[in-house]
Amino acid sequence: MKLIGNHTSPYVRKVRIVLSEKKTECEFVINDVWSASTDIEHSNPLGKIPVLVLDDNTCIYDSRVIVEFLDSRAPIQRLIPEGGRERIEVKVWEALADGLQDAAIAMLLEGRRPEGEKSPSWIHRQARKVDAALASMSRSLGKNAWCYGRNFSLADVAVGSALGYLAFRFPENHWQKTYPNLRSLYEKLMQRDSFKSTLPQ
Ligand SMILES: N[C@@H](CCC(=O)N[C@@H](CS)C(=O)NCC(=O)O)C(=O)O
Repeated sequence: MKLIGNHTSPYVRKVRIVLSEKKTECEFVINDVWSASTDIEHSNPLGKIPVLVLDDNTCIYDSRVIVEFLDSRAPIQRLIPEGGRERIEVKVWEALADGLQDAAIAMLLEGRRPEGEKSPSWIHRQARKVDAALASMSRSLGKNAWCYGRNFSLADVAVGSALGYLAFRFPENHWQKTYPNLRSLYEKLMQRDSFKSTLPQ
Protein backbone atom coordinates (compact mmCIF):
# COMPACT_ATOMS: atom_id res chain seq x y z
CA MET A 1 0.00 0.00 0.00
CA LYS A 2 1.28 3.50 -0.73
CA LEU A 3 0.13 7.02 0.01
CA ILE A 4 0.65 9.70 -2.63
CA GLY A 5 0.97 13.14 -1.07
CA ASN A 6 3.29 15.90 0.06
CA HIS A 7 4.57 17.42 3.30
CA THR A 8 2.33 20.50 3.35
CA SER A 9 -1.20 19.38 2.46
CA PRO A 10 -3.43 19.25 5.57
CA TYR A 11 -5.58 16.54 3.94
CA VAL A 12 -2.48 14.41 3.48
CA ARG A 13 -1.43 15.14 7.05
CA LYS A 14 -4.81 13.94 8.32
CA VAL A 15 -4.28 10.61 6.54
CA ARG A 16 -0.67 10.29 7.75
CA ILE A 17 -1.78 10.90 11.34
CA VAL A 18 -4.43 8.18 11.01
CA LEU A 19 -1.83 5.77 9.53
CA SER A 20 0.49 6.48 12.44
CA GLU A 21 -2.22 6.19 15.11
CA LYS A 22 -3.36 2.89 13.61
CA LYS A 23 0.25 1.64 13.34
CA THR A 24 -0.32 0.90 9.66
CA GLU A 25 2.78 0.57 7.47
CA CYS A 26 2.50 2.52 4.23
CA GLU A 27 5.04 3.80 1.72
CA PHE A 28 4.91 7.61 1.32
CA VAL A 29 5.33 8.80 -2.28
CA ILE A 30 5.77 12.53 -2.87
CA ASN A 31 3.94 14.09 -5.80
CA ASP A 32 4.13 17.79 -6.63
CA VAL A 33 0.59 18.23 -7.93
CA TRP A 34 1.27 21.84 -8.88
CA SER A 35 4.14 20.96 -11.23
CA ALA A 36 3.45 20.67 -14.98
CA SER A 37 5.09 17.23 -14.95
CA THR A 38 2.82 15.70 -12.29
CA ASP A 39 1.31 12.36 -13.20
CA ILE A 40 -1.30 12.50 -10.42
CA GLU A 41 -4.18 12.20 -12.92
CA HIS A 42 -3.20 8.55 -13.45
CA SER A 43 -4.15 7.91 -9.81
CA ASN A 44 -6.89 10.51 -9.30
CA PRO A 45 -8.67 12.10 -12.28
CA LEU A 46 -9.32 15.15 -10.10
CA GLY A 47 -5.56 15.76 -9.90
CA LYS A 48 -5.54 15.97 -6.11
CA ILE A 49 -3.70 14.45 -3.21
CA PRO A 50 -3.96 12.41 -1.03
CA VAL A 51 -4.45 9.16 -2.93
CA LEU A 52 -4.09 5.75 -1.27
CA VAL A 53 -2.97 3.07 -3.73
CA LEU A 54 -3.75 -0.47 -2.62
CA ASP A 55 -1.58 -3.48 -3.44
CA ASP A 56 -3.93 -4.40 -6.31
CA ASN A 57 -3.50 -0.82 -7.65
CA THR A 58 -6.98 0.32 -6.64
CA CYS A 59 -6.79 4.06 -5.99
CA ILE A 60 -8.77 5.50 -3.08
CA TYR A 61 -9.52 9.20 -2.64
CA ASP A 62 -10.40 11.64 -1.14
CA SER A 63 -9.01 12.00 2.38
CA ARG A 64 -12.39 11.34 4.04
CA VAL A 65 -12.82 8.08 2.17
CA ILE A 66 -9.21 7.07 2.86
CA VAL A 67 -9.46 7.60 6.62
CA GLU A 68 -12.72 5.70 6.74
CA PHE A 69 -11.10 2.83 4.84
CA LEU A 70 -8.04 2.79 7.12
CA ASP A 71 -10.13 2.95 10.28
CA SER A 72 -12.37 0.08 9.25
CA ARG A 73 -9.59 -2.28 8.13
CA ALA A 74 -7.57 -2.19 11.38
CA PRO A 75 -9.48 -2.76 14.63
CA ILE A 76 -6.86 -1.11 16.89
CA GLN A 77 -7.42 2.48 18.02
CA ARG A 78 -10.84 3.04 16.43
CA LEU A 79 -11.03 6.71 15.42
CA ILE A 80 -14.59 6.78 14.03
CA PRO A 81 -17.48 5.38 16.08
CA GLU A 82 -18.92 2.36 14.31
CA GLY A 83 -22.41 3.65 13.76
CA GLY A 84 -25.35 5.79 14.65
CA ARG A 85 -25.40 9.39 15.70
CA GLU A 86 -21.85 9.22 17.17
CA ARG A 87 -20.38 8.36 13.80
CA ILE A 88 -22.19 11.23 12.10
CA GLU A 89 -21.13 13.72 14.74
CA VAL A 90 -17.46 12.82 14.36
CA LYS A 91 -17.83 13.14 10.60
CA VAL A 92 -19.42 16.58 10.97
CA TRP A 93 -16.33 17.65 12.94
CA GLU A 94 -14.24 16.35 10.07
CA ALA A 95 -16.37 18.22 7.52
CA LEU A 96 -15.92 21.43 9.51
CA ALA A 97 -12.15 21.01 9.74
CA ASP A 98 -11.85 20.11 6.05
CA GLY A 99 -14.06 23.08 5.16
CA LEU A 100 -11.78 25.39 7.14
CA GLN A 101 -8.86 24.02 5.11
CA ASP A 102 -10.76 24.45 1.83
CA ALA A 103 -11.34 28.12 2.65
CA ALA A 104 -7.76 28.71 3.85
CA ILE A 105 -6.33 27.12 0.70
CA ALA A 106 -8.67 29.17 -1.50
CA MET A 107 -7.35 32.32 0.25
CA LEU A 108 -3.76 31.24 -0.21
CA LEU A 109 -4.17 30.49 -3.92
CA GLU A 110 -6.10 33.71 -4.56
CA GLY A 111 -3.43 35.69 -2.73
CA ARG A 112 -0.79 34.20 -5.01
CA ARG A 113 -2.46 35.47 -8.19
CA PRO A 114 -0.78 38.41 -9.92
CA GLU A 115 -1.68 41.92 -8.75
CA GLY A 116 -4.77 43.09 -10.59
CA GLU A 117 -6.15 39.54 -10.85
CA LYS A 118 -6.69 38.99 -7.12
CA SER A 119 -10.19 39.39 -5.78
CA PRO A 120 -10.18 40.98 -2.30
CA SER A 121 -13.89 40.22 -1.91
CA TRP A 122 -13.26 36.53 -2.63
CA ILE A 123 -10.41 36.45 -0.10
CA HIS A 124 -12.66 38.18 2.43
CA ARG A 125 -15.44 35.64 1.81
CA GLN A 126 -13.04 32.76 2.51
CA ALA A 127 -11.56 34.51 5.56
CA ARG A 128 -15.05 34.73 7.05
CA LYS A 129 -15.47 30.98 6.64
CA VAL A 130 -12.16 30.37 8.42
CA ASP A 131 -13.18 32.66 11.29
CA ALA A 132 -16.64 31.12 11.57
CA ALA A 133 -15.20 27.59 11.56
CA LEU A 134 -12.70 28.47 14.33
CA ALA A 135 -15.45 30.07 16.43
CA SER A 136 -17.68 27.03 15.97
CA MET A 137 -14.87 24.60 16.87
CA SER A 138 -14.02 26.57 19.99
CA ARG A 139 -17.66 26.77 21.05
CA SER A 140 -18.27 23.05 20.56
CA LEU A 141 -15.02 22.04 22.25
CA GLY A 142 -15.76 24.21 25.28
CA LYS A 143 -13.93 22.82 28.30
CA ASN A 144 -13.95 19.25 27.01
CA ALA A 145 -10.74 17.29 26.74
CA TRP A 146 -11.46 16.12 23.19
CA CYS A 147 -13.59 17.36 20.31
CA TYR A 148 -16.05 14.50 20.50
CA GLY A 149 -16.91 12.31 23.48
CA ARG A 150 -14.38 11.16 26.05
CA ASN A 151 -11.73 9.83 23.73
CA PHE A 152 -9.33 10.97 21.06
CA SER A 153 -11.04 10.48 17.67
CA LEU A 154 -10.94 11.44 14.02
CA ALA A 155 -12.55 14.73 15.06
CA ASP A 156 -9.31 15.65 16.89
CA VAL A 157 -7.16 14.45 14.01
CA ALA A 158 -9.09 16.60 11.53
CA VAL A 159 -9.23 19.69 13.76
CA GLY A 160 -5.53 19.32 14.62
CA SER A 161 -4.60 19.11 10.92
CA ALA A 162 -6.61 22.25 10.17
CA LEU A 163 -5.12 24.21 13.10
CA GLY A 164 -1.62 23.10 12.14
CA TYR A 165 -2.20 24.25 8.59
CA LEU A 166 -3.36 27.69 9.76
CA ALA A 167 -0.31 28.02 12.00
CA PHE A 168 1.91 27.04 9.06
CA ARG A 169 0.41 29.18 6.27
CA PHE A 170 -1.29 32.00 8.17
CA PRO A 171 0.89 32.79 11.19
CA GLU A 172 -0.74 36.24 11.24
CA ASN A 173 -4.03 34.58 12.27
CA HIS A 174 -3.67 34.51 16.05
CA TRP A 175 -6.28 31.81 16.66
CA GLN A 176 -4.18 30.57 19.60
CA LYS A 177 -4.84 33.86 21.45
CA THR A 178 -8.46 34.22 20.40
CA TYR A 179 -9.35 30.63 21.27
CA PRO A 180 -7.22 29.37 24.20
CA ASN A 181 -9.15 26.08 24.30
CA LEU A 182 -8.12 25.34 20.69
CA ARG A 183 -4.51 26.22 21.57
CA SER A 184 -4.55 23.78 24.52
CA LEU A 185 -6.03 21.08 22.33
CA TYR A 186 -3.39 21.61 19.63
CA GLU A 187 -0.57 21.59 22.22
CA LYS A 188 -1.90 18.33 23.61
CA LEU A 189 -2.17 16.80 20.14
CA MET A 190 1.38 17.90 19.33
CA GLN A 191 2.64 15.65 22.11
CA ARG A 192 1.59 12.63 20.07
CA ASP A 193 4.16 11.05 17.75
CA SER A 194 1.60 11.03 14.93
CA PHE A 195 1.32 14.84 15.03
CA LYS A 196 5.01 15.51 15.73
CA SER A 197 6.20 13.42 12.82
CA THR A 198 3.83 15.04 10.31
CA LEU A 199 4.34 18.75 11.08
CA PRO A 200 3.99 20.65 7.76
CA GLN A 201 7.33 21.71 6.29
N1 LIG B 1 -11.43 17.02 -0.56
C1 LIG B 1 -10.08 16.60 -0.90
C2 LIG B 1 -9.19 17.84 -1.04
C3 LIG B 1 -7.81 17.46 -1.56
C4 LIG B 1 -7.05 18.69 -2.05
O1 LIG B 1 -7.62 19.74 -2.37
N2 LIG B 1 -5.71 18.54 -2.15
C5 LIG B 1 -4.89 19.62 -2.65
C6 LIG B 1 -3.57 19.65 -1.90
S1 LIG B 1 -3.76 20.46 -0.35
C7 LIG B 1 -4.57 19.34 -4.10
O2 LIG B 1 -4.17 18.25 -4.43
N3 LIG B 1 -4.74 20.34 -4.97
C8 LIG B 1 -4.40 20.25 -6.35
C9 LIG B 1 -5.44 20.86 -7.24
O3 LIG B 1 -6.48 21.32 -6.74
O4 LIG B 1 -5.22 20.86 -8.45
C10 LIG B 1 -9.55 15.65 0.17
O5 LIG B 1 -10.08 15.69 1.30
O6 LIG B 1 -8.67 14.82 -0.12
